[in-house]
Amino acid sequence: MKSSTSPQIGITIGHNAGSPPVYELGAAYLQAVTKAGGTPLLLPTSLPHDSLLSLFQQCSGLLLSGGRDVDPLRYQTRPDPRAKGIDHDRDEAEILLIEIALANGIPILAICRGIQILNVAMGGSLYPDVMQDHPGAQKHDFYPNLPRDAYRHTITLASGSLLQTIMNTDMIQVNSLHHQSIKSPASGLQVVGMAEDDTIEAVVAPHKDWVIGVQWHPECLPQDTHAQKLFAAFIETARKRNKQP
Ligand SMILES: [Mn+2]
Repeated sequence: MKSSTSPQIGITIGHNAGSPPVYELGAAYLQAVTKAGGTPLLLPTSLPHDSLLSLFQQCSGLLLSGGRDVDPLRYQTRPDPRAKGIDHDRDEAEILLIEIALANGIPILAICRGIQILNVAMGGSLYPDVMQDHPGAQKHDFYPNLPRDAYRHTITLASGSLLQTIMNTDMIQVNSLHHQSIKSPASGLQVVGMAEDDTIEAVVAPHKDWVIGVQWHPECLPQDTHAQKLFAAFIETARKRNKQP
């Protein structure tokens, strides 16, 4: 039995095959979930799937964390040398977790790479490099030498959308630490946040109870009221649903 007061939130972790191989996850994800009242449960994506799913069965929410690039062959027919750090195990594991979460009404918060793999898992496509491939796009890859909590652009939120309702505002300031972005949204997703250059920065799944993807990093903005509202709503939804896969 899980505690009804602190829902367990599964957070996916990527694998870095360097020497020695390590798992990588920014501590900010754990801090954001904990601060909002959740208990993080880490989901190492290179585990055998039966082990991974036995961990996920204990979770009431799925947080798809940031990381390196989704394999372009998952959404287009040509490889792309600009995609870095492709991790097939992670792509496959996260797509599996997304399918289970969607089928079981488990709330999903998808951050940065997370919004990208969510879109790909549901049938959409990405720009392998938004600044080069999306006409008129501005700079979005403010890394690695700049602070992760610096506001870099604004986002306009779709009126009446789940995200706009949670944040209770039509425009927010965000950080920007990505070089890929959504090209074609999946048919099951609705775009609810756009940057000034029309880069897609937020989606929801309108036919699901609580699925939100954001292209920025709210976990790196601990002082930001809107980021706090997003994590609070996610944890509260996980607490209420408390469903298992
Ligand atoms: Mn951006």
